[in-house]
Amino acid sequence: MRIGIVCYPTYGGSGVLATELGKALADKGHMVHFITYQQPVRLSAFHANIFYHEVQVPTYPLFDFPPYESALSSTMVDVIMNHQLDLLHVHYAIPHASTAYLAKQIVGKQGRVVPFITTLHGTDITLVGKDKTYAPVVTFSINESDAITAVSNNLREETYKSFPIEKDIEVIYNFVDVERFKRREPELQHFRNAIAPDGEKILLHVSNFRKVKRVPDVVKIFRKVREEMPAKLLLVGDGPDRPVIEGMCREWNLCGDIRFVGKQEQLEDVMSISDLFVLPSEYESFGLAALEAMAAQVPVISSNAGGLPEVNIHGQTGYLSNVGDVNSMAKYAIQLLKDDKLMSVMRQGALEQAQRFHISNIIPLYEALYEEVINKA
Ligand code: GMT
Repeated sequence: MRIGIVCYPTYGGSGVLATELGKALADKGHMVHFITYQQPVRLSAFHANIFYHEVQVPTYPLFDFPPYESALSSTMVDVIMNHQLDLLHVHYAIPHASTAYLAKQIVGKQGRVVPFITTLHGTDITLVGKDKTYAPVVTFSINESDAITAVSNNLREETYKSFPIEKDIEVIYNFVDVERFKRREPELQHFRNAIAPDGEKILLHVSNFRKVKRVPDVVKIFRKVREEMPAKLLLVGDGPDRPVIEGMCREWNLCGDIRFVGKQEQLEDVMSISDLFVLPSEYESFGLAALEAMAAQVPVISSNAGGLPEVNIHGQTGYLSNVGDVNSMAKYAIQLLKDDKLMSVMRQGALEQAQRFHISNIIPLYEALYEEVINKA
C-alpha cells in the first residue's frame, strides 16, 4: 500500500508511535510518506520505502498566525496526487483530521478517492479537543474519518463521553519493539557507573514536563525514596514545568542526585540502566514511555489515571496509586527497591506485559484496517 502518515514530529508519544508505525510498515514493503513540518524525532535512518515531505508555511506580514492548516492540506493534496497514495493515516485529531478531510475533498474534485484514518492519542480528546474553541471542528472531522482508532479502551470511552461521535471507534493499542528495548545491563555497566557510581538505585521519568505529567510529584516521590536509601533520579525530556522542578531540587538539596538529561534519542540505553519508572500523570491515555520501560524490564510506579491500568498491571508489572498520592507511590517504590526477589518477579512481569504489546502483534491490525478502508472507499 502507499500510505501517507501525518503526525507531530516533536518529542511526544503520538509522533513516536506514528513514526515507529511508518518504519514498521516500510519494513513490511509498504511505501510510507511522512507529511510533517519537520523531520520526526525517530526518523533518522535512510529506508528505501520511506519518503519525507516537509510542510512549508510561507509567512506574509498580514499574517499574525501563518495558516499552517492550509499549508498542511495543500501538501497532503500534492503528495496524494504525485505519489498515488491509497490512504492517509493521521495521528492526533487536531488539526490533522480536519486538514485530511479538506485534502480528501480537494482530491475528490479531481477524481481521486483517498480515505483517511484518524488515530486519537489522548490530549487531542481529553484536554485540547474538548475546549469549545476547537470542539465543533474536532467532532466534525472525527465523524468524517473513514475509520477512527483510539490507543486504549479508556480513550475510546472518553471520546464517546466528550463528543457526539456517530461511528465505531476501534481500539488498537500502542506497541513496542521489544527487541530494541531488550535490557543490556552488563554491556551498559559503564553508563550505569557514571550515573550511580556507588551502586545507587536509579529511578527514571520520561515526559514533556507538561502539567498533565505531574513531574513535581516525581520529585516528591524521589525525595521520600532518597530518605530511605541511596538513589539517583534521571529526568528525560524537557518542557514548561522544568523551572518548578529545578526549584524543588534546589530547595530540598537534591541537585546532586537528580540529573536532567534532556531529550534523548537512545531511550533504550537509559531504560536499560534504570530500576524503576515513575509516571504519576493526571491523565494518560496509554503511557507509551511506561510500556517501553517495561520492555527493558523496568517496573512502573504510576497513577491509575486514564488508560494506565490497561498497561501497568498492579502487583504484576509495578504498582498503581491514586493521582497525587505520592505517599503511596513512594511506599511502593521503596518496597520494590528494597526487595530483590520481588524486583526480579516484577521485572519478568513487566517484560511479559510488554510482549503482549509487541510490535509484530499490532502492525497487522493496522494493515487489516487499511485494507478494509481502502476496499470500502
Ligand atoms: O503525553 C503527551 O502529552 C504527548 C501525547 C502525544 O500525543 O504526543 O501523548 C499521548 O499519546 C501517547 C501515544 O499514544 C500516549 O502514550 C500518551 O499517554 C498520551 N498522553 C496523554 O494522554 C496525556
